[in-house]
Amino acid sequence: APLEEVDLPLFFGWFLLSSVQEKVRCTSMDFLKTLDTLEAFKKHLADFTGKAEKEVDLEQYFKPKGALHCTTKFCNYGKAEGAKEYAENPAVKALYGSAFEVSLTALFVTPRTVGARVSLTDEQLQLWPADAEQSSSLPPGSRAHITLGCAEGVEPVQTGLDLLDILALQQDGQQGEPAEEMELGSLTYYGEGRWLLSLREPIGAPACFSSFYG
Ligand code: ACK
Repeated sequence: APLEEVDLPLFFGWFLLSSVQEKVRCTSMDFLKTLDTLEAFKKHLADFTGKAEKEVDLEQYFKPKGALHCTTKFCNYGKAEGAKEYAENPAVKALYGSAFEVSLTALFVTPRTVGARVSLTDEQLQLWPADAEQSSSLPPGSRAHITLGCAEGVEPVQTGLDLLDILALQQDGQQGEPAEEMELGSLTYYGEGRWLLSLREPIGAPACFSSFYG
């Protein structure tokens, strides 16, 4: 392909520094380990296994998906809609390569993905594409997340969609079922295998705004 067709990355985003990647992975593993042991989770195990009696080891169930990051714009090497416009956005150009701190405010689990919700600051929202939330009426930045793992055969694009799905339920006034007060925060069940842990203390993660070519 001519060079101009490959000069856009696969995606732009915030890439967590390696020291904090380890910390976030540990936190997520601890969460999965604890979730697995909760009576509330066992009660809804069929959401994951299809069978009530079967056991699931969540730490094995989810496979890691590479370096931890929060995608801003998926460009697909320029083939995604709005990719070129995004790359040419003055804020994107000005802030490319800069250091940020992204705030992880919740962890969520579904039968497909495990992820962390990222709450963006106003400055960070300048780097957020207008079309990310798709047709949902959720505010810009709602989809911001870090994929921590995916079930067998599930692509990481699913993590943000799972988060939007949970946030849409909340927006519709569905409070979910309070399940457990954990050391990390409050755990809520939203049905169909959807669990959200609101972190008592957000995790501040140093990250670099950059891009990934793959
Ligand atoms: O976990 P993620 O945010 O989900 O990070 C990866 C990254 O781009 C490389 O695959 C995300 N991704 C893939 N396809 C899309 C898409 N159509 N829209 C938004 N993000 C996407 C994926």
